[in-house]
Formats: sequence, structure tokens, C-alpha cells
Amino acid sequence: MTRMIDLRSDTVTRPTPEMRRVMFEAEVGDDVYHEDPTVNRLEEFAARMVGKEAAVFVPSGTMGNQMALRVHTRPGQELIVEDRSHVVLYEMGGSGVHSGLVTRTIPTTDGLLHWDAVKTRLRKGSDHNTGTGLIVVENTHNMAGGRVYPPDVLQEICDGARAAGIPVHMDGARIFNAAAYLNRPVAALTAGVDSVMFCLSKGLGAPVGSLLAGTREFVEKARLVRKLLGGGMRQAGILAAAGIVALEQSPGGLPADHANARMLADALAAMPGVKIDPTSVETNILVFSIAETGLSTAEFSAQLRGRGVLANGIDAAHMRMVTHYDVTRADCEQAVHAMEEILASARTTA
Ligand code: TLP
Repeated sequence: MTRMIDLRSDTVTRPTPEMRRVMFEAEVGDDVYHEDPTVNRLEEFAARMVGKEAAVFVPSGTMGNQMALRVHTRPGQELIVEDRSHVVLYEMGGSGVHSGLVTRTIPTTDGLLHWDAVKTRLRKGSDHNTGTGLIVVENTHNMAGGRVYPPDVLQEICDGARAAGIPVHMDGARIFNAAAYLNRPVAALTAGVDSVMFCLSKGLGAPVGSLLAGTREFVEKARLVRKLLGGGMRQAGILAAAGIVALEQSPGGLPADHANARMLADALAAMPGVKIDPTSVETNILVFSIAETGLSTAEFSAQLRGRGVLANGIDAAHMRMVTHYDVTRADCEQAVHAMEEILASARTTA
């Protein structure tokens, strides 16, 4: 079978040979009893990297976010979150199902919340409402094309929320990409938030797993919610071992993924009917409009597939492409060539 160039997501990355080796050799125990030494090592390492007291290993980013929502809030409270956030669009309505929250979204063009907009939505709780329970920020912001929070914008939200007594959770699925873009340690970007979830199984390349970090008390409560959701794992050291390698070795490769995304964006910006601002492509995700090419995203994806490239539409007009270590610069150049061919034969309505 011909190898496909897979730009659908960085979730498709496969474990490196080194990850497979440490998985084979991993020392394990029953993690529900806290007895898996490799999981314990990963959790301690991860907590240190994000500058929090403790962390808990979870099977997925979705579970980590949902655990945070549940621990921070009570049913009936309001969740403030950007309009296209993963928590809103891709977690199966979990904020309502698991935590009984009312979600109040703030639309933005770049995926980034600003305190000025957040503060107008805060509610204190009264005889008539249960009030705001939590603010969620997504860094990098997936559907806004991998946008990174400028540290001062984030700090203002954290300071304002703290003064109002409202916790802030960061969906930091790709926080290592944000850190690579800003050239700062991850802990500098997570210092102000009360909790952070980040993924090992996206650009960092581990096969499975995410971490949820915060205070020791928060993480103890989160472990109980993980059990409630059926996410208590047993000899999970097999997975944690790959996660440790991911944390040690993968962040250094992220700038190359970002450069590939920027190359794709520069090439796309020059294609007829395609709309993208290459300067907005800060990390490894590109979202671009093909509305004026005369093709739907379903047609565009199908034609790309026929040329050996996988990419998904996020709606009728917008495509998303995600770079990662399993696609090389040459692969990205081939993808550009495929798109040029497709658009050359498409009816252009621009
Ligand atoms: N995102 C996936 C899809 O679900 C959209 C992807 O391909 O990008 N937060 C953010 C910001 C995410 O992008 C994702 C996954 C998650 C949370 C959830 O992680 P998993 O897939 O491990 O549950």
C-alpha cells in the first residue's frame, strides 16, 4: 500500500522506536493502588514541567478536561469558554452530561479570550442564579488554527479570575507547541491557571495518554472522578514509559513541525480561491477557507486522498491541516503540489 501523507491531526503520530523499547521494559504495578512506579514517575515529572504540585495520568485529553470541569464546579453553575473550544465542540456535551454545567460561549476570531469580554459574563450567584463556576482557556487553540495565548493576555484573565474567586482551567492539549512558539518553559505559561490538561499523544508522539495537573488536593479529587468515569488504569506503566520519553525527547522537534505548517500556509496563501493569513499560523495547525475555489471540503478531501494526502474539512468551507513528526518537509511539499493540481483543475469563482 502506498504511504499516505497524513495531515488530519497530530493524534496520528506513531510511537518512536525508543518509546517502544521503554514500553517493553517498563516496570509496572497497579496504578489504582498508586503502585505503578512508572506512572508515578511520569506524574511527578509532568507536575514539575507544568509547575504544579501534582498530576494524574489519564487515558485521553477529553477525560482530563472533563475531570477538571467536574472537580472545579457544582451542577447548575456556568462555564465560560471560547465559542470554538474543544470542550464545547468535541467532548460530546460532557460539561452538561458529567457536570451539569450551563455553557456560556464567547465568540472570537482568533480563539483567544480577553478579560474585558470574560468579566462582562461573570455572575456571582444569587437567589436567581448559581453563578460562574469556571473559565476554560485553550492553548494552543485548535479550531482557530493553533493560536497561542500571548502571556500577558492570559495573565490578565488569571489575575481577574483570581480576584473574582473563579478558577481557570487550561485545555493545554498542545501547550508544548505554545511553549515552543514563545520559546519559554511550559511552566511559565501554566503558572497562573489553577489546573492544566496536556496531551502526550499529539505532537509529542506517545501512543496514549494525557495529564491533568493542579494542587495536590485538586488532583486527589480528580483521581476519584477518573475512577467514576471508568478511567482508573492498572499496569499503565507500559503507556507511561512512552510518555516519559515523549516529555524528554519530543518538544525539541516541535519547531520543525511549526516551520512545515508555515511553509504550507505560505504556499496556500498564493493559491487561487484559498484564504489564509500565513502570519496567523504560529504552531502546527492551519485552518483555511476554500469557499471560493468552487469545491466543497468533502470534494477537496476526496481529491487529496486520491493524490496520497489525508486532510479533513471542519465545515463546508474550511479545511484543517496539522503537521507532526510523521510528516517531513518533502511530504509537505508533495501536499502543496497535490493542492496546486487540484485547484488548477477546479472552477475558480474568485
Ligand atoms: N483534538 C482532536 C479532535 O478531537 C478534534 C484533534 O484531532 O485535534 N483539547 C484539544 C484542544 C484537542 O485538540 C483535543 C483533541 C482534545 C482536547 C482531546 O484529546 P483526546 O483526543 O485525547 O481526547
